Amino acid sequence: MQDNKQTALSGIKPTGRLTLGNYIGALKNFPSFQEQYHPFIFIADLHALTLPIDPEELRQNTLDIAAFYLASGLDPEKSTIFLQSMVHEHSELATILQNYAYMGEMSRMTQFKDKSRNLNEKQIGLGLFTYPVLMAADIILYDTKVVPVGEDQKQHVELTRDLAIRFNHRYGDVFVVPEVSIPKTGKRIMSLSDPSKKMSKSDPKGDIFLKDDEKTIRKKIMSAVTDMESRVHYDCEKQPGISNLMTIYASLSSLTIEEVEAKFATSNYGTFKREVADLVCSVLIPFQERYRHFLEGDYIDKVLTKGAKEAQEVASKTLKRVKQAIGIYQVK
Ligand code: ATP
Ligand code: LTN
Repeated sequence: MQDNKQTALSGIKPTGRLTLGNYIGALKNFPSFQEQYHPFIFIADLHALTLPIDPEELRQNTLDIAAFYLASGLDPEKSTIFLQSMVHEHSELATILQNYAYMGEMSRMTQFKDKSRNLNEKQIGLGLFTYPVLMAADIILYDTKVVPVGEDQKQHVELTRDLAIRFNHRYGDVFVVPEVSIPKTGKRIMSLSDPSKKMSKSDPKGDIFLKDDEKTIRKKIMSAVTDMESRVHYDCEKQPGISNLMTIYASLSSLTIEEVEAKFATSNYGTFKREVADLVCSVLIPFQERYRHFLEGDYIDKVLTKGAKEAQEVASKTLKRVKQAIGIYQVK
């Protein structure tokens, strides 16, 4: 794996069925990093434990994400595709790093606030609170330069930067300070039934799932909530539903929002929605065929075994460097 390229790293939690939001905000962008960077793309299974999850579902979701990574065009010869729990250095570095993160900054994490809002104290596991430290460890372990994610993860990457800078300040240049990479269009796809909310796999109302069949996808898009204006015009405040569909169209066609607006200037909502549905299906149906193909046999196990070995080579070196810096004795 000696390609001397800088690292791009990202991961997805196997918490549920992947959505079109995951695809547009994250998955579809990963392969584009393969030329300039060496991508480390992993399944964040330890992160999936932060809220209750059925064991069988977790196992199935894990395989699904591996197959989706491959279907998106990630090539195991150019990228390191791995399962977080197979590389114990993630948990070990997180244990060390948590001593450098402050209660105050952790309490400000919006994902923690969102996910704990409707839970009482007996339902909020400690892991949900400390989760961003594990995420920082995920990133820092690989000397990561760039982290491609959707907008909701920006705050966690900023915390990672703060932790890396704080650590370097105290111990010298131990860590690379990562940068976030958020897609220009599609950084936050909204629910089709409530465009004021993020399309999210753990709150699946108004989601398009990557495994939905063609009929379901079309039905969901044709019945997406819009407004009374009946003009295909981008305005997130006044026309959030139609703006969301325009974002979906722009991301999947590689057109700009302005170009989408011009293309559908004389279309009514019905015609526009049909075009959005056609485009989403033309992307997802072949994607699903590739996904099914990768699930056959034991190819995924081979990819994950190879990936864990490659990942561990890098991660173990970083962990040694950290131990050396902070004074953990290491036998020769
Ligand atoms: P959960 O609901 O369990 O928190 P999620 O659907 O938000 O899950 P994650 O596993 O947290 O998905 O995210 C995987 C990647 O997909 C991240 O980079 C995240 O920023 C991105 N992402 C998730 N939802 C969206 C969305 N609606 N629009 C754009 N990007 C998204
Ligand atoms: N926190 C992310 C998943 C995730 C991740 C990471 C993303 C875990 N570790 C490291 C990028 C880099 C999420 O909830 N989407």
